[in-house]
Amino acid sequence: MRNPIGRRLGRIALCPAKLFTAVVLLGAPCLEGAVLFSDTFANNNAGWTLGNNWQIGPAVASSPTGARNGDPGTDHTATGDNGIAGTVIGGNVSIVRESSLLTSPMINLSAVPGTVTMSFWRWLNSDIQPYVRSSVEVFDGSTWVTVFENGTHTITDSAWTQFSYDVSAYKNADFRVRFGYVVLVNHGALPASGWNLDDVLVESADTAVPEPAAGLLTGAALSALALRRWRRRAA
Ligand SMILES: [Ca+2]
Ligand SMILES: [Ca+2]
Repeated sequence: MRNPIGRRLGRIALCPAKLFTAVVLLGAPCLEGAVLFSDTFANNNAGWTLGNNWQIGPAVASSPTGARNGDPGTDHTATGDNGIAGTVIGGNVSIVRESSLLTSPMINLSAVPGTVTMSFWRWLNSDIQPYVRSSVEVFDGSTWVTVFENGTHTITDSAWTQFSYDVSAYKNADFRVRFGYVVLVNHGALPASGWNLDDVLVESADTAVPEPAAGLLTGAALSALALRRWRRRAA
């Protein structure tokens, strides 16, 4: 990771009861969550469903539009593929009325105890509601639940920033996450570069969680699992 401190702080947030230990001893067991799903978007081997305008591929910079910033030229992951998921990578999203959704594969959380956190790194530029709705939703087994949506302030990210959500209340066998960029009107929406997304991670703070079935692991998840095992051996 290019920001190991931020990464560690993100993990500390998973286990506040052990916060003091974690601060004193970075790398303590508290920091070792069980990785249930992860993706660096080197490819789409994980099987994301790409709706209108969504792409998975190398990051491509684009120019600002008004107050809204362009897309980044580099991804967040410290690997060479530069892969991200984004709405029209390297350009603005169309301002015609349209729904653009990126939906994850199913992540079985039915047997996962304790706290589950879903996090990702975001570089988002979006017009306001009621013109454009930019959202993050999770499927709770029967309906999509909104965990984030833009409001009435323009979003103008100019750096990769990590966002983390406690999704423990929504654990089920068909858990999924989807990212939305929905133009709600036929006229009046301001153009923007939309979503850039990287390093999606779903993990449990409970180290007793069984490791995912091999068939569920993506290449990125396998890398994360190998890293976790290495950390355990090094501890
Ligand atoms: Ca990446
Ligand atoms: Ca874009």
